[in-house]
Amino acid sequence: MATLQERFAELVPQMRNEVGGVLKEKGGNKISDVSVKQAYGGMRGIKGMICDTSVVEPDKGLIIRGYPLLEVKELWPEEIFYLLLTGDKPDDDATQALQLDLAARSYVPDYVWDVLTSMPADSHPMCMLNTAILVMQRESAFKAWYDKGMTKDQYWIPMMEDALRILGVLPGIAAGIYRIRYGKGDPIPYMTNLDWGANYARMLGLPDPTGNFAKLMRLYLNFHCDHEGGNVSANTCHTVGSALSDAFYAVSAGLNGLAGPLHGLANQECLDWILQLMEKFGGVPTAEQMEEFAFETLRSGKVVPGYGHAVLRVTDPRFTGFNEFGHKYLPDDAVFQTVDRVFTVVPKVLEAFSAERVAAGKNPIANFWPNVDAGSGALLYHYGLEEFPYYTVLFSVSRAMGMLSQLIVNRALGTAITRPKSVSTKWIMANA
Ligand code: HAX
Repeated sequence: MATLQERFAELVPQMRNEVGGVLKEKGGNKISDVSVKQAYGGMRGIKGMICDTSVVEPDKGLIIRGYPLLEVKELWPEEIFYLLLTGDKPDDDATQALQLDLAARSYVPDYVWDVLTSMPADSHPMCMLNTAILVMQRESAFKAWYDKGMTKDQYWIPMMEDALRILGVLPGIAAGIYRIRYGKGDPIPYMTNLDWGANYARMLGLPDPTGNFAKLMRLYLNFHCDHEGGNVSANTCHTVGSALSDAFYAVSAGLNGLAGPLHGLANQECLDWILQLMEKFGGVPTAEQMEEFAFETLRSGKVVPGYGHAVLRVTDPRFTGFNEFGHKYLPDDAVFQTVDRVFTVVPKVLEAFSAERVAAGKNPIANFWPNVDAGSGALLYHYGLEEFPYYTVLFSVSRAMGMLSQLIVNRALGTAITRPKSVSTKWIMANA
């Protein structure tokens, strides 16, 4: 089977033809109306951009190139990257070629370690990760080709090179940040004969006698890979990339969005919430105790982290997948048991609280079900990864695959610079 680069090169003319045909045939058709509420409300639900790598259906969750996530949960993350870009599941040869490409680009330059080790000791791991990606911008192949002069139809070629460099180096940087930030010792080098996910697990340096932590890392990196185009990180990366800023700038920008507590940072908050709950009641709480704690959180004006979603209206299949992993590999773990029980209580609490909000004239809570962040932390905690502020870094290593594949596709299609029209409140008052 063709390598990723060969297969994508084959697909580029087809993709361009398809989009050209769609624009010719349907260019004038409407796909969305915009209400004033949507314009003030984070553009929720407005169809105004294209993403072909994945879609999120409110009642199904993540679908990668036509495959519902749980149907491709056995794929290793690098195979998912191949799938995101091409729509094909790679065979062993293509996977191995991609693994070698990533290993060949896994070298972390010394200046990155110099920058990371000179950052203040209390720097957030996400700030360290995004800084490291940004300082490597000088290596961008896209920037070098652009400065030398290239035609627009070549843009995707150096973008692919930048994507492979970023994905190759990211596990080493991310694991190194864990070791530096939490005093775990020197960074551990990449091993060429190991897959991408197992490499990351190994470089973190946590004991893994059963190999189950490496299994979890592959699953984790698979599950967080992409979530269509409109979420904060993907949308930010897309916007920055649309100005032809290279992948180092664009991915770092997108990950800065992932660092927000309503987005990727929710996973650090989730486990914190679960542990506070367990501490308050001295172990795995009863359903009544959980209900009391959830109401207390909500009535103090906070959100219950890990629950609700801007698009999803069912249990996130990524939560389901992690929950199955927990039942299989750590059924007796008290933190996992608490997460599992919270799942039976919190949706009912949110439903009741939503009714209270509506009675008080506020918006309802649109989705009572768990999202990806509700359960992943308990699994990481079980294997000794106990530093919650680090969790969004794991998410980032995975999500870089989605952001980078969207960037490559957009450069291949010559997507225009993003420039929606804003209007003022005075304009709305006069015209809406
Ligand atoms: N707890 C309490 N209130 C909640 C809630 C929750 N879990 N989920 C939604 N609400 C509230 C919202 O804050 C909003 O209140 P206001 O109108 O007063 O601002 C109201 O219900 C309506 O919100 P919504 O339409 O249901 O949801 P949004 O699209 O506005 O927000 C969020 C989606 C994910 C941000 C939201 O559900 C939330 O804050 N959840 C908790 C944090 C979380 O788990 N974030 C991770 C999401 C997954 C992700 O992106 N990971 O990266």
